[in-house]
Amino acid sequence: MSAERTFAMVKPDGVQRGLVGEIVRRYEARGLKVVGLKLMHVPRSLAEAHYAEHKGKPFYNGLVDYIVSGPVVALCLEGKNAVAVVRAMNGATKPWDATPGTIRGDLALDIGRNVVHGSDSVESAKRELDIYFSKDEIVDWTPVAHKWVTE
Ligand code: DAT
Ligand code: MG
Repeated sequence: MSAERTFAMVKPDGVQRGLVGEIVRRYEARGLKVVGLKLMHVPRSLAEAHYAEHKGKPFYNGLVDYIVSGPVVALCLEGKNAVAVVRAMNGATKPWDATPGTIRGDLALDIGRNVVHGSDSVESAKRELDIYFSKDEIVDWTPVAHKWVTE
């Protein structure tokens, strides 16, 4: 049985600002294994499915417009407690509340430009991975350093 997997995204502002390497570096350095990674334009229908829970809220249309406004990097990350670890690394949704040391706390200022997404539960991760990745885009592999990261 593989370790927990989560869905993360470098949002359009992160790609436009040249922060893909910086953000992926942080996840890798933490010990998370990249098992899926692709640069893509998110189709509007996919963005709407992703953020269906927010439909009807005042920020929903702006959120969907933002996600489809430029390429994103979609990631599937694997590791012990990957969902919670990525949420903690991403930091608070409102970047002005995000602790320094988190991605948003170091690299973002505005809620509508908060550079990253991370699934909020194992169930959300499964749902989001299913809509963003096909099975053959997820690569099973074992990094040589694996046993130095996880007992
Ligand atoms: P998160 O991305 O931390 O999981 P969320 O799921 O509550 O946060 O919201 C999804 C995105 O929607 C969030 O990254 C930024 C935007 N958003 C959330 N609440 C907002 C608000 N009150 N005003 C504007 N944008 C908001
Ligand atoms: Mg969320």
